[in-house]
Amino acid sequence: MHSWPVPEFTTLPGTPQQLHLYDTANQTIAPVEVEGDTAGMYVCGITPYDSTHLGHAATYLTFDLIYRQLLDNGHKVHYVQNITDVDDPLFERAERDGVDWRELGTSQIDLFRNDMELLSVFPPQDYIGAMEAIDEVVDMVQKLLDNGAAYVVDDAEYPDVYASIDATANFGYESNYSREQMMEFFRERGGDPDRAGKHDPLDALVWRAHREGEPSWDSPFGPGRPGWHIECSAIATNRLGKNFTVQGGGSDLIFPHHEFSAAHAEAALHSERMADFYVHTGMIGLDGTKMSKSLGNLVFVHKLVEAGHDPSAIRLGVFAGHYRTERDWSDGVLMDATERLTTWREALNHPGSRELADALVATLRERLAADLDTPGALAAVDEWASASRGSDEETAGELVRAALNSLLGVRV
Ligand code: 5CA
Ligand code: ZN
Repeated sequence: MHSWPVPEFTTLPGTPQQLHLYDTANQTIAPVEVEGDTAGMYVCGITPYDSTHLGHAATYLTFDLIYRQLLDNGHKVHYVQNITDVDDPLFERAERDGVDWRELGTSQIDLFRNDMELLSVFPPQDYIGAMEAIDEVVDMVQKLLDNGAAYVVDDAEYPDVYASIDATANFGYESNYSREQMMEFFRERGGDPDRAGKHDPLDALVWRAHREGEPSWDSPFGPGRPGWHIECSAIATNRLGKNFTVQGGGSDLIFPHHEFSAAHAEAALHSERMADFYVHTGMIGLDGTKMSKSLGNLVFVHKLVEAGHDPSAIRLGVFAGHYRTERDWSDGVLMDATERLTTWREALNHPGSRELADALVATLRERLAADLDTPGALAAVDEWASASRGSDEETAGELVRAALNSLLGVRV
């Protein structure tokens, strides 16, 4: 699947700061070490049954900041993202609206690309739909079966394949959830604890046998379609290897999705740990309620831009809170961000001394490297903008512009 254009990024003078990130698995903030010159990053992509809302955008903007930090740290980044283009919500919505589910997917993916481009988000080099990765999934399911990590349920009509929860010794290391919490989230987030024939209620579907009216593909274990978690295990590890730097998504993916994506990959490939860092963003709400497609309380990026809002202001609105906090979007957030952008632009008419510009860039780097402290980074620019900055030097404005553009993706 093609992705979208690469935004501009300039290498900045001065000293980069090593990125530190919070890892959900280890529950600590640690320096991001990259083996070789390339960091591997996999971020779970959209299920294209409705337009990208600001919650999605906030999550992808967070990983865009990580991408920019890794570049500033002198690494190359191999970024992979999937599209869950075969899944129940797509079929249900398509049926409701009387459209073909493939067409629905294609139109929503187009809108998503457009939003990402508007927001100057770095694109993945590999942007892979589930339908493009069927062979990879079949191959991984076969490995799980061969390794005794998966089994076919005893059901002649629907011989679904499940991965055993005890296939890896350290299952649960990613979420750190108790069995009770796992049960709750499994039921809530697409799991099927009551499916008859499973060895453990928490075992996860890796291949769903063909049902009437559902699309299916041939496999050695019968016609069917991929389970959700293994889609990401296969797409990620076939491109980034069995171990890579960052696996990411929103906090609603901590369990079961990321726990099982990791466990499937580890059981199939005999590896210890799929990602060095499991990074999760807080959910964005609207007036106190989680923004979600099912609730319909959505703010759309393309609507904001069509209404004349500056994409840089949308970025600043999202970055006004820390990525790990649950936070609200509102007209007020966007208004404050727009005002902030105007203040910064005005300040750049009189950028002041190069020395202060250099100091600002150092602070920006320091704040962003500290687990993406965007509120701190934005406050540093505010302070610079409101301070008396001395007489203008030629390169000061250029430097601040380049730093805001490269590190924050904000055009001033
Ligand atoms: N296709 C799967 C991942 S493999 C999926 O979760 N798709 S999604 O369209 O539902 O979500 C795409 C990404 O946006 C996920 O990382 C999800 O965690 C994130 N996301 C969804 N809603 C919000 C929200 N309200 N705030 C922040 N991030 C969100
Ligand atoms: Zn995923």
